[in-house]
Amino acid sequence: MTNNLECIKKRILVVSDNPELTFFFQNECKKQNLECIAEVEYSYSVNNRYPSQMISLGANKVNVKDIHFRKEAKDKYSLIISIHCKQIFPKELVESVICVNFHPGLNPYNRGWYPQVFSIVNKLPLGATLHLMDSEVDHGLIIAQKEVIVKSSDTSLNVYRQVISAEKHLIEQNLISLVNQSYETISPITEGNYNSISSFKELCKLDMDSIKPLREHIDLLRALTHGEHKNAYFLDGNQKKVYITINFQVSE
Ligand code: 0FX
Repeated sequence: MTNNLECIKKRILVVSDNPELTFFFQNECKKQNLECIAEVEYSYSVNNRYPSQMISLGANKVNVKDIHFRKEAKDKYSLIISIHCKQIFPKELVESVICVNFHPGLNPYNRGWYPQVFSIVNKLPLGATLHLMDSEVDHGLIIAQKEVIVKSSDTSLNVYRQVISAEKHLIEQNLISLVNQSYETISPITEGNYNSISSFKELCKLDMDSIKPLREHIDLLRALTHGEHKNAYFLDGNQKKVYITINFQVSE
């Protein structure tokens, strides 16, 4: 007699606001034949203002803070995977369903907003982390990590691209063990540090009277240079913001 329980597939929800990583995740699911063991649904955050690419990847809007969602999720999903989600998962959700997070930083260093920006400035280690979620942001037991080394000529954008590659590596390596819950965890070695969006905005306001070694000024400008983003600025005589980026050319 067949045991029906063995045939029941696990239901997994991926919540992401990053189309590149979601697309990569979906392809990995195909490559690794995940559909044999799990049904995966995709959602994007309710506060994502530009969800069109996520919608075209088959994602539906979700509010992870909604009490009805939380009650439904508890019975429906065996695992929720956050991949660059714009909402913070509430304590009640992470305590009722196993939730894991792919985070673009090397926990516990520079948890929170834009880890590579802060790592360029404060020299704390950088990389990508897969971790169990708890009630604090980018906190919780670590399942896997991959470090990225920051060079003295890296900008936020260069190094962010390497962090994305490291995250793809973690997705590829850990997909099956996540679904089967066959991973091991380690505790972060310290509490580390957390950066808020307001700390990032503070960094962007350049203090034109700041006296420091030139190296530190260059580090600040490269930490705030990220493609087309208008980050670092000073105010001119008419109180208009003048945005600055930095450009490096490394000899052969
Ligand atoms: O996918 P992601 O890296 O960010 C997402 C969420 O948007 C974010 O709220 C969440 N904290 C994160 C874990 O996942 O993409 P992004 O386009 O929002 O940011 C990518 C990088 O772009 C960021 O590391 C720094 C840079 N950036 C972004 C914005 C919006 C800037 O330098 N300036 C900016 O104003």
